[in-house]
Amino acid sequence: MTTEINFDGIVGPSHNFAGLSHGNLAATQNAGTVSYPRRAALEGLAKMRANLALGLTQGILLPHDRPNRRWLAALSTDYAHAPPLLRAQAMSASAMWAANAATVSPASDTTDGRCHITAANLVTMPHRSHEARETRRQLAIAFADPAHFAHHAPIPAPFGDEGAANHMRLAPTHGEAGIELFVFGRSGGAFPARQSREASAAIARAHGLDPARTLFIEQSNVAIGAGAFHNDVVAVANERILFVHEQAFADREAAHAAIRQAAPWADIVEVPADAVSLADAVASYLFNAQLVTPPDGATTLIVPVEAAQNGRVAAWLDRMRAGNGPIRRIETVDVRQSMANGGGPACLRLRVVADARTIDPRFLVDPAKLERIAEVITDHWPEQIHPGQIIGPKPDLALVDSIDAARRALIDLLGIPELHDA
Ligand code: SUG
Repeated sequence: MTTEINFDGIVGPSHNFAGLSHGNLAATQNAGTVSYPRRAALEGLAKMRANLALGLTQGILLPHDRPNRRWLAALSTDYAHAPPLLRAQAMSASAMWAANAATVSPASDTTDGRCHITAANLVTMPHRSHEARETRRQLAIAFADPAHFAHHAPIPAPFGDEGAANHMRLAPTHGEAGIELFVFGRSGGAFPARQSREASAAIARAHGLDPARTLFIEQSNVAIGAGAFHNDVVAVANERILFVHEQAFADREAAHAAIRQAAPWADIVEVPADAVSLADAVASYLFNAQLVTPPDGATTLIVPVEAAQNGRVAAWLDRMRAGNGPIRRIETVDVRQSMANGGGPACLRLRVVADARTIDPRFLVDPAKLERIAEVITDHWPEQIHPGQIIGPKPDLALVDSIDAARRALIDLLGIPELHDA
């Protein structure tokens, strides 16, 4: 049966706050503070458990090998000798934000009837630019069946591509043909626009999308400037529903008109700026929610606790619920450690519409497997990391050993020995 599966990035043992993402306000504000990798990873598992309890199908992607020695070697250095910034960039656990792993077009949208996957190049941020190789490898293993999946090489630099975080899909139901919306940025004022139109257009061509059902929409500079470094900080779509901030797009009227024309059945749920400002949207991550259809059919918005705690956002959510809108249920999850680096519930997952039987079962989870993963995390993930252990004058090499051992233990538990070799 074709269904939507959320693949969450397991938070890696090197999770830390080095403040590497210019334009990502949470990450910048928390730069230099102590991180809690074990707690972060357990928060992620709790979110997956809650999604399973809703009746959703859940998958995982694994942390990448960190520090990325191959990348440092390509820069003619190694972890012990690299300058502090390179050390931090090599050590980032940013692959946890699986929404940036790839762009996925389900089989019902593509000309050859296969699900097409393009790993994101993430070239705008140095610490993310070295994720693509390992991401491709994991995706190739998880979605190995060529009868159902087609994989494409990342878009070449300099055309920035940050994957599903800037890609939305509207369809009457997940399994039916839909329209795909690529949101690109041109400028964010002081902050970089991370998704280029060229990359989005190339992906649409590679995936064999029907031009009549493919839209390219420019993200508003104001939103990027307010800290919406990805479109998924101001919009999320699920089946017929587009949940979007009034100031998400550069030309709101044209964007809405194009969506209505390509998908007359779409339901646009817009949050006006005078109810929730861009600043509140960015601080609360209201839109970085998972918008999902559990088996009972009641469209559910899974928001971070920060959204429920923001008075104006909570008031808007209450009004929406009372107004009998298409979003029927709201769930709250605590992913505070990821949030502190600018990654909400939606950042942590990559959506794939497919038949679960065509996917490598080692990348799918049930409550019992999550329990075993939690044990490995509890036993092996560092309790805390002080950024000084990474960017200080003398890097903590014992920390590196413990991070290596932690990843090895997880790979062994899941039985994916192919991933041992970096
Ligand atoms: O790319 N944070 C990530 C957050 C990604 C969120 N993803 C989505 N919106 N889909 C980023 O900015 C911070 C890491 C650091 O500073 O160490 C970071 O990379």
